[in-house]
Amino acid sequence: MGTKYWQEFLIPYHQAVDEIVLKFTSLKEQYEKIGEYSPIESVYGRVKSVASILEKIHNYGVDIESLEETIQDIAGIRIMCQFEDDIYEVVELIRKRSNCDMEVVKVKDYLSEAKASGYKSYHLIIRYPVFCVSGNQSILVEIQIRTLAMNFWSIIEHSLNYKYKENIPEAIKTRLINAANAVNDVDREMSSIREEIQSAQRLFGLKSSLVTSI
Ligand code: 0O2
Repeated sequence: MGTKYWQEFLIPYHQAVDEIVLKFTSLKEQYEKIGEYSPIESVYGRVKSVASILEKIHNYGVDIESLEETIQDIAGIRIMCQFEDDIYEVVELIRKRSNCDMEVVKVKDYLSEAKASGYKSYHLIIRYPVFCVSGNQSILVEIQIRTLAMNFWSIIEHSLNYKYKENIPEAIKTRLINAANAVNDVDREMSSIREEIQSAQRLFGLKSSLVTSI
């Protein structure tokens, strides 16, 4: 299977990621336009690299025929929120679209129970229809929803995992668990002054829009 095969195989995944990022970014902008707080802080999307797909195929002995159903995060969306409660609001926004464009097929709740590594996030696997030149297709997309603080921890732990090839030394693992606990504290503290933060942000937003309208 050469470059051309993978390029074509990934077309619907790129299409889905581009569309979904646009949809959530647009939702965030709509909240801003109507002067309401957006539970979505930022949105990011990526298509898994061919090297990572091949690594998963090799590590998990994935059958190439069932690749699309077995590797469920070829298309990945990450939504960042300011507060932990916002995560559940975003989950609801997605669930409400089930008769429209996104059908939730699996939930992985690493919020109520973090992974042993300390990882916290809420994952949804959705089925999403795409219309490409090759025809209609329905593909799986993984949506990860987490706070900014959880994301900070996650990207650092991910790079350490990459460096140590999934064998992070025990001393660093312990530090990471400590850091994950500190992240929980940050999220809890920020939630406890949520009203205060939001009113400051409203004032700040008002000031910025006055400056840009001059
Ligand atoms: P990348 O590079 O982000 O794509 P499963 O066999 O389905 O139960 P799987 O497939 O690992 O387990 O699913 P899971 O647990 O939902 O993980 C999917 C993605 O979540 C990972 O993708 C990571 O992005 C993220 N993730 C899961 N656990 C951890 C963790 O302990 N630390 C960090 N930093 N991220 C995690 P990939 O393919 O591993 O990586």
